[in-house]
Amino acid sequence: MTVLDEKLEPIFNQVLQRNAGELEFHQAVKEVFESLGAVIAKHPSYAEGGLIERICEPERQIIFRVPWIDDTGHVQINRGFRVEFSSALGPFKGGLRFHPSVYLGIIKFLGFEQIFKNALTGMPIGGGKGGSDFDPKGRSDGEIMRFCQSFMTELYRHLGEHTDVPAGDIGVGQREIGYMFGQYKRITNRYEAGVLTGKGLTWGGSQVRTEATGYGTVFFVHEMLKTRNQGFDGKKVSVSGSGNVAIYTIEKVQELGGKVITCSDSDGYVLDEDGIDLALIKEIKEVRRGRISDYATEKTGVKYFPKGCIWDVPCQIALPSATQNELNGRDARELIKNGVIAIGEGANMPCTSDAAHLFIAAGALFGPGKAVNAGGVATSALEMQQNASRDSWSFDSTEHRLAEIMKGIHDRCRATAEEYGAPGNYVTGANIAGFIRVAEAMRALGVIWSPALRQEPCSHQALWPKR
Ligand code: NDP
Ligand code: 2IT
Repeated sequence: MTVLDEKLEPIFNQVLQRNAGELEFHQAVKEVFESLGAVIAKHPSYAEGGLIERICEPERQIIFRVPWIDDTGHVQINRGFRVEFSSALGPFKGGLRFHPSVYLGIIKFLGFEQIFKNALTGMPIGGGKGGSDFDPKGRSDGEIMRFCQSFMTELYRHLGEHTDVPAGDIGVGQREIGYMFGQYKRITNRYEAGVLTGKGLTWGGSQVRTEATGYGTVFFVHEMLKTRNQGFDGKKVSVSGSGNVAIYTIEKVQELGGKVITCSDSDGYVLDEDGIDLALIKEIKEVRRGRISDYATEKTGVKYFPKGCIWDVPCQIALPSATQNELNGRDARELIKNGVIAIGEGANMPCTSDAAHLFIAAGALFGPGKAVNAGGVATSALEMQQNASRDSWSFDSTEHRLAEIMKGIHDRCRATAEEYGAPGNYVTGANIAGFIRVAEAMRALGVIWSPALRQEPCSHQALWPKR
């Protein structure tokens, strides 16, 4: 476990005190702080002016009641959240998660990660996250609609295309975005397409947004593999989850010649040595909203494991794409023992801190979520561009933009890791490159004036796209 820099230790202790019990948020902050020692050693002014303390404190946190009526006529009450973390680089941007495990600590960890992820894309988007402890599983279409409408009836007042632009995450896809957009339009009397991303193609959405997080994950891992003269071709790949990110990760891995042998949901995982039948997974998950166990029932030769650990299956490439902390130190040891060469976090913080350290120490290529899965939010920013210009781009040109963005993120992480004495460490590279871009914007926008804060220019200009 890395020891924190002496200037960062008290700031971290303050984060622990001010945000008691929010374990996932503590974990996300600690992971970034472990990388920042090298930055402060080189540019001490970044530790001044309360800049790091400010990054750790959301600009605004909104918690609200979401009452709605279920199909039996009963009133249900859920809790809604929107944590507007940082608008230094652009409007708050980040998804909404509907899952019973949601509480403030989860939304804050996701919002904190989102700041650096969005910065890494090089695009003009700040960081935020929201959601609810609402459980969409087993709910009718009407219940989902009424919940989404009630959720937006409070949230709308905090949104705007230049203010805060939510999108999907766990439990929130195009259907939910549609119901929320409909309610926003009704309340405001404005067809303000740029207020939400992940919209349908016929009402302001962008080509490739559905596929973007999964495709982007594979593009990033492909770039990592290339640094060792390797590719996906012929590799055994293990993917967890079977939602939006997992499905389009599987699709792109297969296009690049890899063989995906697993996927899962919260009930269990399937092992299909012949390679996952993507059309069947899409039918079960996207059309029927069914369970992964159906896949084993409907295809011969597939094993279903309702218990047991997906990471015990030997593979060369592991792409955890379900949820936070789904892959721990024990799992990492098992994967390393079985010869894993690359791990790409399709989900947000799916690897525990122990697991991430073990992968890096073992010399595996380890891509952290804030870099690897940034293709989703990057394509959301492309959706915002199209909405602002009332334009729509083709699938091919949008996918090409996504691939370029992912290569840019990869190269930036790599160059930054090298510059700060940790060659090949994508965690260090992602955290530092993201941090410096946000920190520079925060300094430029000011809070208090101090001559010391103005002395050191960003050493990173060459790494960012010219505009
Ligand atoms: P979906 O809701 O489409 O799918 C989530 C998948 O993960 C489902 O298979 C779900 O199973 C499984 N899952 C969720 N929670 C748990 C849990 N507690 N334990 C085990 N399995 C679980 O969500 P996404 O695919 O959109 O999101 C997956 C991950 O990717 C999340 O970490 C999200 O934050 C991240 N992400 C998503 C982006 C996007 O654009 N959608 C962008 C960047 C990151 P079940 O159905 O049983 O719940
Ligand atoms: O975690 C994420 O980056 C997302 N859920 C996507 C956010 C977005 O605004 O597209």
